[in-house]
Amino acid sequence: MITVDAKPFPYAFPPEKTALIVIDMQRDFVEPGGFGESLGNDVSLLRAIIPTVASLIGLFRTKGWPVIHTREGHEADLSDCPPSKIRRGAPSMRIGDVGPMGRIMVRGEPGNAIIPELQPVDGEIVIDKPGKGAFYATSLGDDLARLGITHLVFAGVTTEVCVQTTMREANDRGFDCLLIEDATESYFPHYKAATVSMIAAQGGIVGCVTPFTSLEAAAA
Ligand code: TIU
Repeated sequence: MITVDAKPFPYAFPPEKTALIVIDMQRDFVEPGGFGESLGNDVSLLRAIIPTVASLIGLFRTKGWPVIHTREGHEADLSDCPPSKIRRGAPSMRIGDVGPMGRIMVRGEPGNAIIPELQPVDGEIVIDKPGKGAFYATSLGDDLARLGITHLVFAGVTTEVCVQTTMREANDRGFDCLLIEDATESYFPHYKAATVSMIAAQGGIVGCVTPFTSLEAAAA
């Protein structure tokens, strides 16, 4: 076991049963002209974590531990997108509309791609998910069972939406979860702070939280 200094208690993980899940580091959320900006958000906040996420991915690759990437997006005919999701908010462009990076939040469009800085490499699982949580309507649960994974480390965007939802889904399924707090970001700093705090509250009700340097030091 490797033990990481974390809140609210040291996080111990068996490296051979631990995977990294990088949530939705895709152009639609992180680059200008995508879905995130269409909702009125400032994407520059999210770009600040790219180097830390890259270092985190690099650590897992160096160790030979699995890296799993997710992308939020929908079929071209939007058959897997509930009308309530299309209606949500007051975006300048809606899911399925044509934007500067192709159709917003549609699989295979340029905006749906993972950003160039964090591209998956051969052999890494990429989960296309229609929801906020990466377990809903995907193969993720089966993939993790096949790999014998019991512990999950989380990074990506946005902290209070897709990252938190997926951590809660994982927690309910019995995975031991760790959030790397400087490898996740929100368009709203106060939501990120609240989410990081509530995950670790009540004795780690959803999981543990720690900065990347703590995991790096423990893994050295
Ligand atoms: N809008 C927002 O904060 N997030 C999303 O719509 N999806 C993800 O968090 N990936």
